[in-house]
Amino acid sequence: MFCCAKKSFTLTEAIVAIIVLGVGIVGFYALLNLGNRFTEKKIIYAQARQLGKMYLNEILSKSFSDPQNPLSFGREESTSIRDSFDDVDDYDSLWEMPPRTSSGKVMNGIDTLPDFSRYEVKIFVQQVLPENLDSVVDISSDTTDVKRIWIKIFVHSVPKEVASSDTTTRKYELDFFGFKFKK
Ligand SMILES: [Ca+2]
Ligand SMILES: [Ca+2]
Repeated sequence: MFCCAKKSFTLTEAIVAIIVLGVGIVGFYALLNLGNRFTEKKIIYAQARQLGKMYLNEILSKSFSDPQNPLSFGREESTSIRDSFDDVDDYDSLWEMPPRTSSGKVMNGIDTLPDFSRYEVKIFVQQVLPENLDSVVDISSDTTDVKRIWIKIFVHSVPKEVASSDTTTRKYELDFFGFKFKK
């Protein structure tokens, strides 16, 4: 008669099993975390594109130069409410955090407005050469027939209710460009 010896795990086998299980759990959570970050990035990029497009369409709908003072560059209007802007370079050096509607309402998810409270927008308008749209021409030296609109969008890791020069919570940075040609 043969009798089967009862097989039991040795201490070494048990330790190996625990290590394998541990590595598996860590790997699973790392993958989960990667998936979440990927989804977050996708949402942020979609929202940033929406925001960039909104500003760009608004700026491109304005005149190439100020109707009252065509040789002027920069904002002639005394207010930062964008509804009063009437040419593209009125937007030069505009900085909004969080972003606002053209009538000045903060877009923070209240009153059916989209929630962009983690976003920051900086806009630069530059003169560029028609034959080379990357070549910036200083406004003090010459005038050209093309203006480049450069919209920088920063996404913060925490919402910002008031404008601040603090850059430590900036998490993502995206750039959008558009061009306005003199007719
Ligand atoms: Ca103006
Ligand atoms: Ca202007």
